[in-house]
Amino acid sequence: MSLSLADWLAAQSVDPALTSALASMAASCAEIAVVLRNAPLAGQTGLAGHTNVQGEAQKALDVISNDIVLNHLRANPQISILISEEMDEAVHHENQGRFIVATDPLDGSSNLDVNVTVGTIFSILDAKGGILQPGSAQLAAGYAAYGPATSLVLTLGKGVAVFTLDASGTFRFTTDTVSVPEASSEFAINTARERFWDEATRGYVAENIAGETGAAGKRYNMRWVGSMVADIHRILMRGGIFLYPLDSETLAKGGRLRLLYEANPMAMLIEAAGGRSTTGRQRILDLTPSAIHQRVPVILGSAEEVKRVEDWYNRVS
Ligand code: P6P
Repeated sequence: MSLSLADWLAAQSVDPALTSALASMAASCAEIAVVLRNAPLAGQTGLAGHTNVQGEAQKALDVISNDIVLNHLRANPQISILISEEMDEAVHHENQGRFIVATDPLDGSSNLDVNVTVGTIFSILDAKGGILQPGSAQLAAGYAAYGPATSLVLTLGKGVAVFTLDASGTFRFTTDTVSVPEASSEFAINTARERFWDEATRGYVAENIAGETGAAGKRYNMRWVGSMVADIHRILMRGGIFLYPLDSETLAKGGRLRLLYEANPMAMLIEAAGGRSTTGRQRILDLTPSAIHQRVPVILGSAEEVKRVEDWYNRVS
């Protein structure tokens, strides 16, 4: 039988305190997986009746998932601060725990009613650095993808490992040879937003759509799930590029996706697997946050593709 997450972390000689924090996050994801599997029978899909700090209608399962994470992390003396997409302010626990956890407890929840993969994204930081640290300071990052299988994807900085939830509720080691191919011919962007795009995004996507006859010189395919975890998991497994760039509609807010608990953890995972991440103009992991719910442009995936987007930004800026 494959190693459990706990045994795998012990075999990597990971700091026991960090192992404990990761175990609490994994236990949260295992519990959320059960709730999601049963949600349609328990009548738990649909709206929770109020909105989160982003002004987005909260689904019952957003609230339930956030409560599950809160309960597990509050009980762990190693965790002193929790930042969540679903809570306006950071939650400070009484203990002097070593770690901060930033999380999107249920990302992509608009897909819940149509049974499409959603996820929990998390980032772990050293509490000594405070809540507004650059993504390069992350100690660990990962996500759970609630799909045909429930996968836990994790990096401690070097390499990316995947664990699969078994019938007993234990995450079991599946692979640690995750590598984002340098080249790809698959891109992920919401093309319904084309009228808002800047020149760089428009130019890059047009080259892809031109296929063999265009500057890219090859045929592309497009995927857009509308669930970041699902799109990023595909890119980690087989390559590609994910783009949620700054556009004329998101400009005032700084972007669509959140830095602390979406962009940073996904950028750490992609880079740990040999990929590249940028806002278009700078490396995501170099950004120093100004607020816990700060939004940023997110472009990440296969290095060759991300570099083509950066070249477009350099040419047009
Ligand atoms: P759009 C889900 O709401 C999310 O935050 C990400 O998971 C996803 O990639 C993106 O928004 C989808 O955005 O504009 O296509 O609905």
